[in-house]
Amino acid sequence: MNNYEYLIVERQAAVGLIRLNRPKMLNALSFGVFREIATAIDELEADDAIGCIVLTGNEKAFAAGADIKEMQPKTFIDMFNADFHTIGGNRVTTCRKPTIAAVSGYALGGGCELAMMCDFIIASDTAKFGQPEITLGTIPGIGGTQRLTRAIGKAKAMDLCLTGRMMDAAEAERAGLVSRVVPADKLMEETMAAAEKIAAMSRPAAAMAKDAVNRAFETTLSEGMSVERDLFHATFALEDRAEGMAAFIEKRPATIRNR
Ligand code: CO8
Repeated sequence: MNNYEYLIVERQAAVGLIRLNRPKMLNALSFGVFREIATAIDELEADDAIGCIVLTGNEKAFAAGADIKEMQPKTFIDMFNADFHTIGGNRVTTCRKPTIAAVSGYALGGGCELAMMCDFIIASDTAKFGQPEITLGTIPGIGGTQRLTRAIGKAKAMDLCLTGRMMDAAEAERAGLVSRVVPADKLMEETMAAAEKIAAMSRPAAAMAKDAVNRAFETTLSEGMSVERDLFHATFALEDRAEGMAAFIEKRPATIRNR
């Protein structure tokens, strides 16, 4: 178990919960926060008891972006050498276990980008998403022009990246950025329930489903269909697949062994 300065990392049954914990700065994402997120993902991914990881903030903010106070004095070469992308963000996207972002309040700039690195986003009705970097004379740097455009299309992505305006939870759901919107006081209950449900599935099947969906963003339809078919065939090597189908036929609960 690691010690964290900027995060609270907990295990709740088979779910790993990473809470950003810099409340006075609306969970601004410093280099240190990104490094700790990468460490927490390493820790939870290596833990066989964990089947799903939830990333969250607090009621007021998921994260209000990269730490502007830390970034302001930096030069090109500082940023080039630091490579935020490799330090933290990328570790969320390379995690093989399913990840959910539970977003309440502000998810701005790097905060919106961090949420989009997760497999899906559950938002509270208070959530606000945006890429306000343009108002600071910069642009998104860890997915805000790329993942956002793939998620919500060019028109809305351009609108958000060029005006810096915020999108509320209802608009984010309509646009396809978030999978569901729930009342603020139910956010963690609903997210943890979804995470527990996922963690109870066959872990290799969940990893294959995640991999296949992610391919849709990386490749052509025919290539993606080919990957999906290969992974689908591969599930026939899983004991969990044989057991899952037998349990359905015999009208009994399946015993999942994650193999
Ligand atoms: N960085 C540093 N400090 C912040 C940040 C931030 N992103 N956001 C808020 N804070 C601090 C404030 O300075 C304030 O501190 P203090 O009390 O010492 O003055 C405290 O948090 C509370 O904030 P506010 O008083 O501003 O709270 P409000 O409720 O009035 O406003 C807002 C909330 C609207 C969210 C406002 O804080 C805001 O606009 N924040 C900045 C949002 C922003 O521009 N985000 C984009 C940052 S740039 C970015 O993310 C680039 C990513 C590119 C990738 C690089 C890798 C990470």
